[in-house]
Amino acid sequence: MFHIVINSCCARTPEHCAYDFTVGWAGDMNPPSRTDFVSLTLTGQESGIYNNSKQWRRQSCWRKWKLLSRLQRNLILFTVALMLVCGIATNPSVTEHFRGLAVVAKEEGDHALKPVIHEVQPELDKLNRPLVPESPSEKQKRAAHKRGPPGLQNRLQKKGNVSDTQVEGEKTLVNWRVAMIDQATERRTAKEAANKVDVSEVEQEGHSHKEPEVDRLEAVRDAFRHAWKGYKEFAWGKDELRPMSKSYGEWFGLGLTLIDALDTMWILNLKKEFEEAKTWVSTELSFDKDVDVNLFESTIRILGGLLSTYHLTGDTLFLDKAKDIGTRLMPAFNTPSKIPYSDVNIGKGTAHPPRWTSDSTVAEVTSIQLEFRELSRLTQDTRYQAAVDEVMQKVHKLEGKQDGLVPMFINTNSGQFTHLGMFTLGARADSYYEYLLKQWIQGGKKETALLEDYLQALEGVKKNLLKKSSPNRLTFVGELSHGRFSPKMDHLVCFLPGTLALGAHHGLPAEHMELAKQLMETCYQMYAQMETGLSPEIVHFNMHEGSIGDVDVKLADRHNLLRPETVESLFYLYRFTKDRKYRDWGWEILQNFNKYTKVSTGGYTSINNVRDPEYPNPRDKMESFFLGETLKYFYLLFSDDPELLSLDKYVFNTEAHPLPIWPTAQ
Ligand code: DMJ
Repeated sequence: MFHIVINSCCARTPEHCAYDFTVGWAGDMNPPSRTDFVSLTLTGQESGIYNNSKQWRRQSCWRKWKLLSRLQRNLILFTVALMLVCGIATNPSVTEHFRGLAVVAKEEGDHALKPVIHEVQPELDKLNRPLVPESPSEKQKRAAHKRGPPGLQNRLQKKGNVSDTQVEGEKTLVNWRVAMIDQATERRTAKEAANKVDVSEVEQEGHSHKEPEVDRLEAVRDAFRHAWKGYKEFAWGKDELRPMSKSYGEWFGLGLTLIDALDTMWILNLKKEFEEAKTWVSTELSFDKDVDVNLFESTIRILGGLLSTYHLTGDTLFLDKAKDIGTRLMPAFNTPSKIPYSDVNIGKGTAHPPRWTSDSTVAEVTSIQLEFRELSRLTQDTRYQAAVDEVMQKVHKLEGKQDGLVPMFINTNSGQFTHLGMFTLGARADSYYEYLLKQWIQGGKKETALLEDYLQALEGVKKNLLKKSSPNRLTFVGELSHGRFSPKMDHLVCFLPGTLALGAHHGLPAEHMELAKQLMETCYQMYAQMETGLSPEIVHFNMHEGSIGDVDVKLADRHNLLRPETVESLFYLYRFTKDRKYRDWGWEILQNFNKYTKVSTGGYTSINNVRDPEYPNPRDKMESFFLGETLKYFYLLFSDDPELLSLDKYVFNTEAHPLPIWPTAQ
């Protein structure tokens, strides 16, 4: 539908007249908020002096224009505008531009204080050329594709995808402008899915002798191998793979992906890959580097990864390395308040807050405890645990909480919360709540202050943040800003169903499990209601009666970073309930990762737009947590062995690295 607005601003004399001619396009392909405008401004000034200059000719045209009737003028303007709009709509470079605008490249960390990643070889421009030229019919199909949230649906019942229809031959690579999908793999996994459903059905009737989940486990191992292939070939020993440009990005310069993935390889029994990585750790990894690292990120990914690998393998190489990095991170606690700085130079032994603030985020300073406490236990050096316990004790006593909910920032000088009045279970606060429960479990359920804070916080969530969406009454966790509720929920919040279920398993009220199940359904719907079947980073829930769909996604929030939280929670929910639907939901999500984020030359990529299956718009980055967490949780979800990292013996840190529940404490 066209919106045409003609504004004439001839307020004083016709000679000083400007016509503002505005055409708005609000086609139903786009969400209502997206309106592109073309403005045409005609101005004129009469001098009354004859000459044949360009200026005079312009004025002469202007006089003729003025002799036309208003109707004639409007008709001409309308025609010109129509031509302009048609030109724009059919010009691929312009539509590309608007598509690009629709996805604001929001370079977010989970916490505001994440350092900038130094990108290497940003060659996306080159890669934007299609690898297989689009046929006109494909172009038409793309143009005709309608977006907008479908009704509640279970994608298990919806086989097939737009991309499926684009397969032209056995070996055809479908591209969505940049990324490539290996169709052979896609077809194989689809076949496996079909087989799987059959097997389950037969099994329910008690006739099957087949191992039910073997194909799914193998599919996870395949996915890992594929991710590893890209990392090994293009980013070996670097922090992160950039799979589209076949290059890498450095953040800390410490082989982040390799270390994060060590225990996953061990758990998935990928021995060859593990041995290669171990050799790199023993021969190449050095923490004696003049480099600034983020305390939280390096603790959960590097210290956590090394400690869990030590536990799984018994190889002291990993404990030695853990002790080395743990010790180098300790200067972060040398602050006036003992609330640690966000950044540490592990070579120089100095620490500092970010340039623009002396705050740290609350999640960062309260989600390093499992790792430092375990390091103390293993090394018998109490300094690590003393430092992180002190942080918890201080936060426990702080003013500024609301019903157990904590603000998002804390000042390293004063030790007080800052930015009071804002509460979320998403970015900057999420793992505070997770680590309250997990420290309590790690230490043998003796540290009652941790449990009290956890239980109180859950009451705070129920009282202030828990609401139901419309029309389908999905339970969700929103945010609070100075008393005002916002129905915004980060994908990060999807750790909560798993944490609630874990608490219930360890003896907390059964109603926690009920809430876990409700929130699990919501997190699943955050995937199922998207056109790609992959969740965006942030959703907004509708609460007004009569809303058409439950979920809205803002243009800037449509990216998917291969995050683990929903798969993590599915794993916990399946372990504790044995309800097969959680596995089926996970299987569906894995297939969609394969469909929309797998890069044929190796690796998986974050994408910019989960609402456009034909142009998900890859971001050219494989986060280390895809290997460290997402694939590990997929594997554990599909495994039938409850003793594979028993939740009575291990507690997972917030980066999915399993650490033992302290034996003496049980
Ligand atoms: C991971 O680094 C951790 O899970 C962290 O707690 C949250 N963000 C990412 C994954 O999304």
